[in-house]
Amino acid sequence: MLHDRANIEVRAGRGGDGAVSFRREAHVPKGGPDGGDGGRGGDVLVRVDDSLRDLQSFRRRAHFRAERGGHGQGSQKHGADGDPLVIGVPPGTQVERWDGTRYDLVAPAQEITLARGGAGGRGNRRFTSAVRQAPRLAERGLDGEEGPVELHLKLLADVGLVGLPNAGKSSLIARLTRAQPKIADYPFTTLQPNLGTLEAADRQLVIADIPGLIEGASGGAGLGHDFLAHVERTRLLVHVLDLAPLDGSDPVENHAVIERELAEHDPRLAELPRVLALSKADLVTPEEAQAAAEAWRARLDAPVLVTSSATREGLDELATELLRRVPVAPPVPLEAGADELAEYRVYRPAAAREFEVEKLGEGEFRVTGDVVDRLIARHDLENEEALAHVERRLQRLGVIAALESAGFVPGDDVEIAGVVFELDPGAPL
Ligand SMILES: Nc1nc2c(ncn2[C@@H]2O[C@H](COP(=O)(O)OP(=O)(O)OP(=O)(O)O)[C@@H](O)[C@H]2O)c(=O)[nH]1
Ligand SMILES: [Mg+2]
Repeated sequence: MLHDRANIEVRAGRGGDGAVSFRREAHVPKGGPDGGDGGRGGDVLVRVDDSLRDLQSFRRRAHFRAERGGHGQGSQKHGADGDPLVIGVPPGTQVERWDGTRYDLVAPAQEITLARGGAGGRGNRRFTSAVRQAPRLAERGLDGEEGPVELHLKLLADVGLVGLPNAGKSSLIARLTRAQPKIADYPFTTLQPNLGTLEAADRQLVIADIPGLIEGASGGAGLGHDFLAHVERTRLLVHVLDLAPLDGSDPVENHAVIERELAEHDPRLAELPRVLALSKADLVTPEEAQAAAEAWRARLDAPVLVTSSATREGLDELATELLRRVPVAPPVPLEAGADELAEYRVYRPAAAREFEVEKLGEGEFRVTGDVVDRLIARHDLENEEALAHVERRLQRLGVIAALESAGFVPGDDVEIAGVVFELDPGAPL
């Protein structure tokens, strides 16, 4: 069974807190501030691991947390940065972040930062100024980014075998490669794509046996969307067409059904080069098989091969044809990352407006916005000195002015990031 989807939760490390500390020396009663900064929280990274083939490991583990940053300490000791956490995924994994940012990871060792660790807080030493020689104020570390992430594996096969259920696709891949898919005389035997490798003297071709497509697949019928998604990255399609369908259906109409679904799923699929493999030739006379092949050659601008998985007829020719038609892949540079990522970054939410002021009731206000949220997260408002610092920052950000034009008077309650406090800018400490 191929596990091609997983939902995980990631959380980058929180930044360490800055320290409040004062130098102690034998003969100095109270030395200068020497509290160090907190370390940065660890990032959560995703890296392509060539040895992985599916997303199975995510069934057992769905939560990924990077280490938090160490707290600052006295004697100007900074906290250590949190170690990043690396999540390994197989090549061909598409990663979608909670905010809609999407990454396509295809090259070995390609890497992205999925969630950034929180910044560490500054220690009290950094708050020393001419007027404040002994600050009892340090910042808290910030939370790391976190959220749900969707992983979706799309096969990286060179060749895709497509066709109606029961056409003989799995039988073909079993003959051409060492894959051992289930084969049976009823439709929908194959429920997940099978991969096999065609070995040639100087190269390998990866072939995917795609589950049978049916009419309406491009609209989602019979898991059609999922299966068609696997075809997207192939470079050549082998359309497997039953010469003697059990249900007595017309091969010409059967062929048209599949081609229509491919084109409707994605017009680019209609452009992919094709090989038509007429299957189960052993079930008709050689004359019938040749006549059918001639008729198809007249209709299509694609190579047409008569094959039988039962007798191996035409299989060497098919293998030769595939190796000839699929160009040797250009070597993927290790740092393919940058350009590709730019291309696939489909969506980035616009930066939020700085802040918003809302009047909740008489003498009650709420301020929202990333910057003010972070400011509150960084400080312990029980600490008077920290509160005064926050007030000064709010002043500078223009929040106080905005509050005043909304009717705020000093001493009113203000809520920021879920914390309600009495805001009294300018009041003496
Ligand atoms: N006589 C004969 N029977 C074949 C040949 N190829 C496949 N079959 C039979 O046709 C039936 C379907 O074959 P599969 O290979 O499972 O077909 P499939 O296209 O993978 O079918 P789904 O997975 O259901 O989409 C099985 O009973 C096979 O034994 C062939 O070359 N000759
Ligand atoms: Mg099959």
